[in-house]
Amino acid sequence: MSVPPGYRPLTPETVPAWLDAHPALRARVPGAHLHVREVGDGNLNLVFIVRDDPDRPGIVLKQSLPWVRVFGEGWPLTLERARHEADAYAAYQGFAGRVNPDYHGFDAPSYVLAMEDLADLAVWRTALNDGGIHAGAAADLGRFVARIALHTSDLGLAPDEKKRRVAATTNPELCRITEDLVLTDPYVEHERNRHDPALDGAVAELRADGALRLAAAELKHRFVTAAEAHIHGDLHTGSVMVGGGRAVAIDPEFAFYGPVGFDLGNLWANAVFAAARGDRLGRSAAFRAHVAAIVSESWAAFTGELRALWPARHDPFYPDAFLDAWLARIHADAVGYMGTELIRRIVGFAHVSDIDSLEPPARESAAGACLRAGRRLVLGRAALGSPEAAWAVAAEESARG
Ligand code: SR1
Ligand code: MG
Repeated sequence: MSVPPGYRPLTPETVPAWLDAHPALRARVPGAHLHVREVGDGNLNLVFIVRDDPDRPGIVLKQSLPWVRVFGEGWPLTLERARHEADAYAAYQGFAGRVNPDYHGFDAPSYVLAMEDLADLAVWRTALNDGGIHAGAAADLGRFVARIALHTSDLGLAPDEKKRRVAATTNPELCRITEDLVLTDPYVEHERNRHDPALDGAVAELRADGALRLAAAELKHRFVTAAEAHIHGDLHTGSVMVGGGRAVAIDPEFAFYGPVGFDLGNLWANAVFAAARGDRLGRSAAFRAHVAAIVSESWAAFTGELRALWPARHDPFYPDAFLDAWLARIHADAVGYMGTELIRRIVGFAHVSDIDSLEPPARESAAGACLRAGRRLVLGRAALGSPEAAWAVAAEESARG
């Protein structure tokens, strides 16, 4: 992949000189000596924490690479993903409150975005893996998704402006990753897929299930056609930081105009992974209750916020009954995408540490339960009409062992 002139991947050694050439950002860490750490632990990018006092927050610089970091140069990927992430932070800062990190700007030639240093918070997945309880995080995220759903959709924007935004935020390369890795590959044989050999039989059965294939295709079709709102696009627990009574949604590089239920479904599936792990590690009743409430708490906060914002909608032609029908549609989508996320993290390319870091036989048992739950949720998404009903499927499969 060709890169624009002037683009160079940063290193901890080159970050200070890069900042000296960007005075507005350098002013945020004004001390003479800078401490720079590269901490990117996701699949795609470079992330640098820059502080002038190691004990006080400074800034974070995030830079896209022209390839997929976890795979290497053999999987090229557009640098534009840093711009999409920057645009999402900019779009959300007017209404998302502290769930959006402070955003300090984007430098186009080097594909670097600057944002709040959140290093004193923890990645929610890591916290959950360790049995940590962060009350309020699920509700914060439910409200966040509701605010995006209202403020960036036809319910919150004039029609011309909404269409301009759909065009400006089109994100084909990152959407393609989701279309392939999440919504296609897991249902077919593909060299990128991998799964625990103990699941061979279950995986063969999954791939031979025509009804599941049709349901996954319907969810894929909605993903590529339902330009409802500017969604985050990858809202799993590794894209959330928690601490200090706050939840922060990071990494919206997959953002585009898509179905609102996709973000909720991602979040919900990752609660299932945390529960499957907690069940097998014998976590406390308080932890298990905390995780079991993520789906219902986020849904209650989501619906409560959307209903609160509804009277101020841009176009009053949409009656109250429309909101009820839209919520039902979003719920069915969320349950479906909860299922596709569960399936792809067990049999696709990108797995989750919640499950993969367990020792056998707990690992096989947790993975098998998540896979069975995913299948039932995808197939039953329209009938499972409440968050409690969806969660019951996951709890039942986890209890089956
Ligand atoms: C090649 S990217 C694999 C996964 O990492 C991201 O976080 C997304 O979830 C994507 O599907
Ligand atoms: Mg990410």
